[in-house]
Amino acid sequence: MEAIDQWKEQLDYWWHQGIEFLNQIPPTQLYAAIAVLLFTTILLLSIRLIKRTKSNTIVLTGLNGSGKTVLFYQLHDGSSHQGTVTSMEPNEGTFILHSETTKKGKTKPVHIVDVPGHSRLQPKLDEFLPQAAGIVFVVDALEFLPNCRAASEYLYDILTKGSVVRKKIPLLILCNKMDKVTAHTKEFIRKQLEKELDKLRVSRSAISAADIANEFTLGVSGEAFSFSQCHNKVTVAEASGLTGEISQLEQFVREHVKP
Ligand SMILES: Nc1nc2c(ncn2[C@@H]2O[C@H](COP(=O)(O)OP(=O)(O)OP(=O)(O)O)[C@@H](O)[C@H]2O)c(=O)[nH]1
Ligand SMILES: [Mg+2]
Repeated sequence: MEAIDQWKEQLDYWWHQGIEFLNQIPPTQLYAAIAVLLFTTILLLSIRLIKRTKSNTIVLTGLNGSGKTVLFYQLHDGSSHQGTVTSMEPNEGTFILHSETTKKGKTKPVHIVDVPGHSRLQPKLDEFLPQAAGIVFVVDALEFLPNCRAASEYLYDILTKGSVVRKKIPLLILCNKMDKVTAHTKEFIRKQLEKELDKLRVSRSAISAADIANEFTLGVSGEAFSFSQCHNKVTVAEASGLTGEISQLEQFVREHVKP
């Protein structure tokens, strides 16, 4: 108890010393000091805010086997890493795009995350979406029809996530494996996805009015669903990770992570 009392006395003493010291300072100087302090705090806070909104993260997502890991390595070092296996962990790296390594002038490193498509690992996506400057949803254009339903369900969940809708994170639907002649065209894939999402919209909203998994509803009610109704910009492009034709993907990356 005595120790506490001693501390109290000491604190009291310091407090009075402080007040006395403040009283000695002319008010104008005091106000100026407070103004400077406030100004720097606001400045630092706004710098942090600007830095945070200027994210350099691009998230690669989509069903397993769609070719995300191959695309990741194409962006990273221009190799296709043939024979990659189903990923069990997110793959991530911050680097200058391989195609830009010989480029003169300014290039900003991009943080690329490749989230495995295995259904058990799909929740991992939530860790990366809030910081994403752009989302790439990779679709296997070759084996598209048997996977259309599953791809649409995954896409539905992404397009109704609060973190995506509120921040209007742009999304690129990347039709991959276009090197094969039997691959479906991007127009076909877009139309089929829109149709499937339209069906899902009805069944999902019928499940339960209190369904909290999907924070936002998709599209405009009473109208057939189209990607143009989304709050965030949704575009469709083509690629072939295996042969290194990824220019449309690189264009999307650079559009959202400025060099
Ligand atoms: N023909 C063709 N095959 C490709 C292409 N891209 C990837 N593949 C093949 O598709 C298979 C799956 O590729 P991955 O990159 O491992 O797929 P992933 O999306 O990372 O799959 P998960 O990690 O399981 O989510 C591999 O056998 C690749 O060789 C492509 O552009 N053309
Ligand atoms: Mg993978």
